[in-house]
Amino acid sequence: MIIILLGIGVVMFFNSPLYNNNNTQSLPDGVTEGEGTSIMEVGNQEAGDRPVKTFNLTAQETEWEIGNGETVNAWTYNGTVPGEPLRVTEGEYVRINLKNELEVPVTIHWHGVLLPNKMDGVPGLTQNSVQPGESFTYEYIADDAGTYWYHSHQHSSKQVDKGLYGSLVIEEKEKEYEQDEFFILDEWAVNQEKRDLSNMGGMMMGGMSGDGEADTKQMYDTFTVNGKTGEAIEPLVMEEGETARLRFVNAGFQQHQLVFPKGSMKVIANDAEKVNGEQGSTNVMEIAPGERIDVEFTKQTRDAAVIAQKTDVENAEDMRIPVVTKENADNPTSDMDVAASTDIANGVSYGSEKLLFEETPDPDVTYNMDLSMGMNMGQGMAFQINNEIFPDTPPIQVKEGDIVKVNITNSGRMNHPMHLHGHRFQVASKNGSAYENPIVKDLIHVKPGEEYTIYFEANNKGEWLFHCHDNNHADRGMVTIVDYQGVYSPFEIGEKYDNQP
Ligand SMILES: [Cu+2]
Repeated sequence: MIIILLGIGVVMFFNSPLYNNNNTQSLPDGVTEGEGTSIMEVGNQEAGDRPVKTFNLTAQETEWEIGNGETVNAWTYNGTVPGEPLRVTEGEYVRINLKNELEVPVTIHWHGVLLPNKMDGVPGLTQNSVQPGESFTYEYIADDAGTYWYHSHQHSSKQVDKGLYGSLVIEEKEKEYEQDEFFILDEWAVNQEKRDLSNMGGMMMGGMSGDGEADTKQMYDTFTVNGKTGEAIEPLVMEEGETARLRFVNAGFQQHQLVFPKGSMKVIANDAEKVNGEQGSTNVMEIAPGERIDVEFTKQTRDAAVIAQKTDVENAEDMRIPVVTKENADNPTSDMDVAASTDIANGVSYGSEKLLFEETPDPDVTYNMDLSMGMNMGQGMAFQINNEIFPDTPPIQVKEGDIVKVNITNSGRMNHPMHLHGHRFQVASKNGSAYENPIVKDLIHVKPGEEYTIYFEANNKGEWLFHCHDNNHADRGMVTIVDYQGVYSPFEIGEKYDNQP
């Protein structure tokens, strides 16, 4: 009986997006009103004598060849999936002119970048969504070399799904690796029949069986790397003995596990923070939705090799990056064996080189964040924070300078990669035991039954989202706000700009 009820809820989930019924809801008091300063007035940055780098990005509709003879109707930044790759050098001042040629409003969020609140790209919170035909200019100082990405934050569950994302690299002044490559992983629903009724029961059954990914697995049928699937994926060209930096981002809503040839890879950074610690024999890299992981990869032999999705999930054969020499670049063989996997490295496997706190700090604010799954009357599935869905979720209220402790517990049955905007946090403990070497990140993948304790310093005044980066979960409510005392947002959800954060 429970299964049937949940099944019905799930059908409604896909037929009636929350926000369609939700345009009149408003943000909590303190976020939008009260004394103090508008977020438009805080954290201002200027170019000064920094070099300025300018990019123009146009959001547009594109018929995109995904590979295997399939074309998808995509929404892109500058006509490709992923959008135009952006590379800047640390210390530069970046200016991005966004023009919207779509028939729907869009924005750009600079995922992982520590920037002024009004440049964060969250419609209804830090700006109004950019209407069809209109433009908006983002600008900020690019500090903190590392791997980032950008994506629309307007109705993300749909817009990121349709291709509105791209890579952003902030390079070190002295580059450590001559070869430096970017791979963005994603899933697509090319065959829409995947979403039919008979599968939805299966999704919930899968959910019951504790896989944590059952919902996403039911929704998508095609995996891509840099917008291409299967044999259309562009090979990585390297000669024997060469070493390169490979930057991975998961723009999809499902976790991926990539298997490398044994002894060929080492994790060097995650979420733009360098890692340290003994890596042992790992040859599998697990990456959560929204997460960034950089690896150092060495081509060990002259023979072609492959970096591929671990074969224990459906559609794994779509996600294979051939590694070939110049000589055989035109004919990469597609039937190379995926290596046997040893240990898995994920976003919390290694400690960070630079910590935010040397000792566990005394918090000024403690927030217990319970992540759960439920039903929302008339609207189907809900993904909740402390039993509420956004915008009714309780905000994390802070003052500038506070040390904030958040205990995140997943009491549901799906994975929740929780991402904090505008700050980095230190992951201090998992399931009650402290990390010997803590990890600095801006996204923590919380699986069913897990509990993490994180700390951050409230050092970037504004109104900042803290949300699940499975955007289908965010769309169904799993979003809250870090709300600084003394500032307010002049924007509103919905209304005439159709702001859908
Ligand atoms: Cu989630």
